[in-house]
Amino acid sequence: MKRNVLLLVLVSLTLGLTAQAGSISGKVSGVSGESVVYVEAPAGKTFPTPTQEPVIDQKGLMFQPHIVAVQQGTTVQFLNSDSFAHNVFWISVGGNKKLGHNLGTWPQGEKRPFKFDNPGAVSLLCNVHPEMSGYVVVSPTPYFAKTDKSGEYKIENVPDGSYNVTAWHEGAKNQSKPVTVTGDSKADFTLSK
Ligand SMILES: [Cu+2]
Repeated sequence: MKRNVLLLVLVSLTLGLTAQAGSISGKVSGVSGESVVYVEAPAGKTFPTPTQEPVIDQKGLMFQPHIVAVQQGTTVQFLNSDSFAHNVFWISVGGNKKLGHNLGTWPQGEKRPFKFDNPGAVSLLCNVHPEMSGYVVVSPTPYFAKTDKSGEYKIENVPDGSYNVTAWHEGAKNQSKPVTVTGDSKADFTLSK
């Protein structure tokens, strides 16, 4: 009996070690400022719906933050903090114009939610102020990161395995590449317009 318990402990330990999660880190170059790097969904794999609801504020005639990365299925709260009305609309999600949407126009202090159920980049616009722009980048997996201003990023807690990883930058073409994660792994990207 004692021996069986010991065996069970050993087997669990071994399984725990082989299922260890790693990370993907690297640099996005060829562009300046923040980019987003995300892991594409492995075939047939789904992830729990995220419960966090990030806020994008319209303040000082700007979308703040300018770029927000979220997991697919996330509800984003759009807030207006200015003393005048703003609108929020987008013409596509991930290049799909059928997913264009107008959230409406609302005054200071109010917010409106929207759940992003499709992956890809969303270019946010305000039809009251054509100079305003912001981005929601919807990752199909929980494995994504925004780079710092120099392009460095790190995606934590990625289970070992083979993935397609995509880099996005405002105004540039997306770049995707296969990345095999075994522990801490590296992936660099060079983007162009
Ligand atoms: Cu506006």
